[in-house]
Amino acid sequence: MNSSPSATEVRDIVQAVLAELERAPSGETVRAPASADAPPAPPAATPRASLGRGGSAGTSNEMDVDVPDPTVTEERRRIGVEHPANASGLANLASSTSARLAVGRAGPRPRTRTMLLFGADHAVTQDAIFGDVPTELLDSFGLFTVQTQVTDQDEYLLRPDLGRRLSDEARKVVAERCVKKPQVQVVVGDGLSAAAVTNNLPHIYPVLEQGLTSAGFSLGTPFFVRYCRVGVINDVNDVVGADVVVLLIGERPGLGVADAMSVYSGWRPGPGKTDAHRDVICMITANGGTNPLEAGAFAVEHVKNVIAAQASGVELRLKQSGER
Ligand code: B12
Repeated sequence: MNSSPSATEVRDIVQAVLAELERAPSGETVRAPASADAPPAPPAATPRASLGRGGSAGTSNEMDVDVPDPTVTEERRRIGVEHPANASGLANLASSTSARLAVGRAGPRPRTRTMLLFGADHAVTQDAIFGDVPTELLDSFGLFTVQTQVTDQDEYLLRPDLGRRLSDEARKVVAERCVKKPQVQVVVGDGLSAAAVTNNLPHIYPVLEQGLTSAGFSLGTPFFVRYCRVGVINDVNDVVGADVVVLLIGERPGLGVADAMSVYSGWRPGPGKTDAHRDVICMITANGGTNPLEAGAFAVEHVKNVIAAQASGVELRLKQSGER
């Protein structure tokens, strides 16, 4: 049986909605009705958007749609489910994760604020991926730049294999400028988030450098790799011959955090070595992850373990557990 409304009914519904909108006082934000035991709604954020309907502003058809900024914390965390059966349970659940839980819906569709927040967060990830690490930052740590076999950002995303290989020019420059056979070679790579490097390098790098030096290790000449993938540490070490290579690199951004860095490392990387030979310290960010200062100190301790065991990755775990 077809239960769709007729054309006349649809027209009536539309007119009723429009009449309701005309009556709503300008500037009022429509909110979900609160249930008896719902947590108190935070105060409305300052409306940011004022959208004209029906063409040019100032006509009699004009309507203000005031949407609070969905990126402010109160809006981001606001429970959108109407009349929840267990409001406090739902609030606890939602506060335990940054995942988009309990956002509610408008009929079968996401709410406007859900879509706006998604769009805003997605834009931040795009900026992180397609941005560049500022040259001044790299200069401030004396890092020169080399490039992988990737030639532009689109190719970087499409060809991870090329991001794992230094270009011929890069191999030449690294061979010319870097100390050979150090105990520890530190490399910085943009990876999938320039924001991660920009925000965290100033904090993690000095701790790492000073910690490794105080531990008495000889350090290689550090440098920056553009369009970098983790596997490039094999190629790097093919040229420098370090005992341990430590790579600080931007992680794939998420819709909650876009500036997280990882420290990947390995004992004597080289051709044929895989992620099974590597270790990672992940989610390094001041925005809800491991603080970069702490991560730097942790990375130093990790390098000490790797050098003591002369192993990394799975082999290190096996040695530590006495299985090898
Ligand atoms: C993408 C990703 C993957 C992809 C990698 C494929 C690819 N080409 O990108 C897939 C789905 C295959 C994957 C698998 C695994 N992953 Co993963 N992965 C990630 C993720 C979401 C992003 C990594 C990233 O941005 N890297 C930077 C970019 C630039 O690197 P890349 O060169 O493009 O890709 C390399 C790395 O991503 C690396 N990699 C990915 N995961 C892991 C895990 C370990 C232990 C190592 C050493 C390397 C590694 O593999 C890629 C190829 O070399 C992170 C989450 C995070 N917060 O970082 C988890 C994360 C790094 N992965 C993790 C784990 C545990 C794994 C697995 C061991 C899961 C399993 N049990 O099978 C496997 C092992 C992978 C391996 N390569 O051997 C954990 C590591 C935790 C830890 N501190 O040890 C993380 C942090 C997720 C988490 N929070 O639990 N992973």
